[in-house]
Amino acid sequence: DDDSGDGIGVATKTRSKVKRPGLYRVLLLNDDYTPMEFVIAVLQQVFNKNQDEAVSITMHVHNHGVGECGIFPYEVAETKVTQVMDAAKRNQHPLQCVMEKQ
Ligand code: NFA
Repeated sequence: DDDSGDGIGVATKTRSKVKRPGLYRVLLLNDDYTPMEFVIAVLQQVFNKNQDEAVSITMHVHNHGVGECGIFPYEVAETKVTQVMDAAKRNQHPLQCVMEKQ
C-alpha cells in the first residue's frame, strides 16, 4: 500500500471487513442399504431431532434421494458431517452426509 502517500508501495489492499463464517446446509443422501432405524438414531443424536422429526426427515430422504438435517455455521456443519460419516463407517453402513453453502 502507498500508506505514506509518496506514490511508492506494493499493490496490496487491506480490508477492514469482518470475516463471517457463512451458513451451510447439511444433507443426508439416500442409499439402498442403511437401515431406517440407524438414520433415525443419527438424526436424533447428531442433529437433536425428536422421534417425529427424525422419522419425517428419514422418509423424505428415502423418498426423494436427499434431505436437509439443518443449517449451521461452517465449523458446526463440518463437525456434524464428520460425526455422521464416522458413525456410518463404524457400523459399516454406506450412509453419506454432505454440506453445501447456503
Ligand atoms: N433407503 C434406506 C432403506 O430402504 C433407508 C435410508 C433412508 C437410507 C435415508 C439413507 C437415508 N433401508
